[in-house]
Amino acid sequence: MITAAQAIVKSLEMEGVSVVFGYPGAAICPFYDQLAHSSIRHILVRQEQNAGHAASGYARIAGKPGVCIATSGPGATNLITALATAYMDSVPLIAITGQVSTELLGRDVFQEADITGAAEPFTKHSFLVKNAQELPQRIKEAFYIASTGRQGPVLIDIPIDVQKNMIEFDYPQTVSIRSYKPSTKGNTAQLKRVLNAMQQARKPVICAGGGVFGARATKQVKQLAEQCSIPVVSTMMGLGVLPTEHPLYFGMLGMYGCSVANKAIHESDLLIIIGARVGERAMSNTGLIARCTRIIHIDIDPAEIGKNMETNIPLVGDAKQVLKQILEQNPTLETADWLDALRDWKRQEKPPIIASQSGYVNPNRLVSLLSHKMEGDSIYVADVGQNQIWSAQGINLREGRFLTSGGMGTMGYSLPAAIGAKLAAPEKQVVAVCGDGSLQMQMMEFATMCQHSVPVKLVVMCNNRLGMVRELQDIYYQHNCIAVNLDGSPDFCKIADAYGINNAFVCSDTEVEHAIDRMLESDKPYLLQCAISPEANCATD
Ligand SMILES: Cc1ncc(C[n+]2csc(CCOP(=O)(O)OP(=O)(O)O)c2C)c(N)n1
Repeated sequence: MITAAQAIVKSLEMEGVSVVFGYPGAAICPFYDQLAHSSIRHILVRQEQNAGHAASGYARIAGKPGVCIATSGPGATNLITALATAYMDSVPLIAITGQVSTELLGRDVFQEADITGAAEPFTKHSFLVKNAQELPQRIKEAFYIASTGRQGPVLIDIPIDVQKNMIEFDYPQTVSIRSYKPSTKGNTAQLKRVLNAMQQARKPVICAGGGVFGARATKQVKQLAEQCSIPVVSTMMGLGVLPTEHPLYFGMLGMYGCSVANKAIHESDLLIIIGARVGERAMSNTGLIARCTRIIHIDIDPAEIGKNMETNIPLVGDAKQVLKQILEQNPTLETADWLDALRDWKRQEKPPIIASQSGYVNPNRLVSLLSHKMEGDSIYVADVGQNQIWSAQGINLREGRFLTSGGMGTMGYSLPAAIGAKLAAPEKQVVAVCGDGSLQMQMMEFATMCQHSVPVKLVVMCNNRLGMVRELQDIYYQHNCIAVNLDGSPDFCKIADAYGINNAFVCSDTEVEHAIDRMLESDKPYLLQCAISPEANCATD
């Protein structure tokens, strides 16, 4: 017999968990007491939301669920934004929260919050475990639910008395949940329709979303594109599915995307959407079908298909599996004229370049230089705001990854997610890029980065504004810029000094290259503060 707290730790070990991100409190103390005896590394963050983001960055790079821990009440509610962020981007997470004693549940006692209720819309599933003996089973189920089908966060809430109960520990080998059977294999009849539509297409386009990474299917997407000479565009979450300079890649689509990618979709006669939510910022339903574009949508989540865009051929399944099934049939397409047309459009397209301005760093140039200088397989984490858009528009991705909060657009994501990503891939270069507003939502994580020696590089684009909102107010609210001025911000380099983080400040295009080199050469945490014009816009006009 062991305590349930011990059983939680053992279950995590059985799931192959080597690192967890958390913040303790009384209600989760029995668990922490046992974690001390485990080889699982605990990363103490400085705010629970960041435990969730760090676990999410870890999960996206490691390809398995990230684990975050919080106490009851405020600890648990602080996790919610991170759960919602992971939910929107289909990232597998396990959140373990402490809860008040079973007999006190529902009585509004100190630090009680109905977290399973509150997080319900933002989790794939949540468990309140009142019977200690059920814990190993629930944990097994949680990992299974989080990492299969459309991946997402699962919450396990465990009252403190339950953690202290003694149980017989027997970790289950398998899981079977009656109402949950995600299908991974594509339906043969639908596959036939897909192959048939491909055969008839003259102007096909693949639109790749973040689900391609979730399914670990980048190789298959590349193979399909190359074997059939199909051009590829991506959503923001799909950036990096093909290298930026791949001859079949035509850029990011959507409201901040490039014109050739958007035009490709609108002129296509066959659109193959793979692992994308078809969010309104990426694609809107602008009568593509009426204009004779056939739409194939491949997604693991049947609820996504047809939700935002009418679809001719739905194909439910795991992208990797489905693409393998398609590739087995050796389809061939004749697309030479179509590719010529796309390449012509691409040549005519002018990249969005803001003019250089004295006293400031040009953000487009900054992103371009940075991403060219980063190692080929490095990880670039963008925050939310103009910095995110400049990053997505200008990044040159080779074998690396681009992480950001795409669905929820959560400011304060980049640094904790980068910490998680670096822990998942310590050998890779990890750079986080954020704005001066979002930095102030996550600055406390400097301490985490230092305490645990996680050498993330942080580039702060300082425009002294909540730039994205300022741009919006300028364009749509007659320049009525209100509540966007960040006067009062500290000198971030001095803050970095206070933590013992190496840092540099640049305010001209001439200095920036050398500064990037110095930052990337360093094997320690580093902060590069770049002055950006408060007037610089990212909307392509
Ligand atoms: C938690 C949160 N609060 C508010 C917003 C709304 N919002 C979107 S972008 C943005 C401005 C971001 O400013 P900053 O971090 O300085 O980056 P910039 O746009 O200047 O690059 C705001 C406030 C958000 N996305 N997330």
